[in-house]
Amino acid sequence: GVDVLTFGETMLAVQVPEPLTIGAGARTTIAGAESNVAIGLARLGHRAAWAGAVGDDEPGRLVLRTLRGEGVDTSHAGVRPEAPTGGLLRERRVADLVRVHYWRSHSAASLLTPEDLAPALAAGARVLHLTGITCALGPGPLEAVRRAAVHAHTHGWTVALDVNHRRRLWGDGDAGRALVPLLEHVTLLIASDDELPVLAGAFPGRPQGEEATVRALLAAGVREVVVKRGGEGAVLHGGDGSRHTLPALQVPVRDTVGAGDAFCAGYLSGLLDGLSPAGRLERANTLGAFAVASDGDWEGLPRRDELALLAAAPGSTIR
Ligand code: ADP
Ligand code: KDG
Repeated sequence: GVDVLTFGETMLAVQVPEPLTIGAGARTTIAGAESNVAIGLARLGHRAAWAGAVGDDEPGRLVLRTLRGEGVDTSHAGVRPEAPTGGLLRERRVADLVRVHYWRSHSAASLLTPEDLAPALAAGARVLHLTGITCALGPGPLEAVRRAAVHAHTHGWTVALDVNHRRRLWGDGDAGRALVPLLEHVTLLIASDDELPVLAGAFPGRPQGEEATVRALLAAGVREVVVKRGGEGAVLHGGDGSRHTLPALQVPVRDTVGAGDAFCAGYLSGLLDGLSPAGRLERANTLGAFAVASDGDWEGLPRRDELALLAAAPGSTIR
């Protein structure tokens, strides 16, 4: 088995640095929250597998080629001739405002079923990494997530869930109602501070505020809750009542998309390496900082020998 198994939708990503309607030039790459995490882990030397689905088309081939080139195990990824690979366009509308457009309804990944995941689950892993995005793709992907969580939980794997709420895909109510029932199988819950109310809304009594929501999550069976706070860093709430806070690294902000996925990859890497809570948070913040300080979701993520790179003086040249 691998260290980490994840699955979901990875798309053709077209990035335009100006408004699309002026006929801006584009750069093409791939994007997908779960494969971003897999790439981050693979760069650090962990064995990561991505078991999503793509169409039998050029975007699908770009996805698989890129993931393989990054050392991600795609042996259980699926190619579905009946539906296309999803796509997204990231349009830098003005200097610090990016608009995302999706073409992903009826995509190959939205047709994922629990049966598609069976071989990857049978192959085994230490950690299963799930996100709310996969749950939002449709009833098949949601059931695939649910069954994967049950399988992993019964086999004693660590089950990580990143809420990754996407309001373009579903509403807060639907997201809360889908995610909260998964929590009894989840070991590690990762959320941004602004995503906690989505979960809180689906608990009886609707806990108010971070403290009460974290208590409800821990009571539902989660063992660790990690709350991301953007440029302020992150907090880890342990099931034993412990709490660790770590500020973010000071880096110039280039492109914040993908920071949350990088953070997850760093946290899981720390978990696999047996680091302390503070060590796990530090690796998570380090990967998050690499993601915000470079363009693209995953392109700037570090190899293991680069982890200390951001400690160099700002603006320095390493020669
Ligand atoms: P998401 O992208 O999921 O919304 P956040 O914005 O909370 O997640 O960012 C995830 C992590 O990335 C943060 O916890 C932090 O470690 C890192 N990060 C985000 N923004 C910055 C920043 N401006 N400077 C340094 N690190 C950052
Ligand atoms: O977390 C980064 C993602 O937003 C991006 O890679 C695309 O999966 C994606 C999504 O649904 O937005």
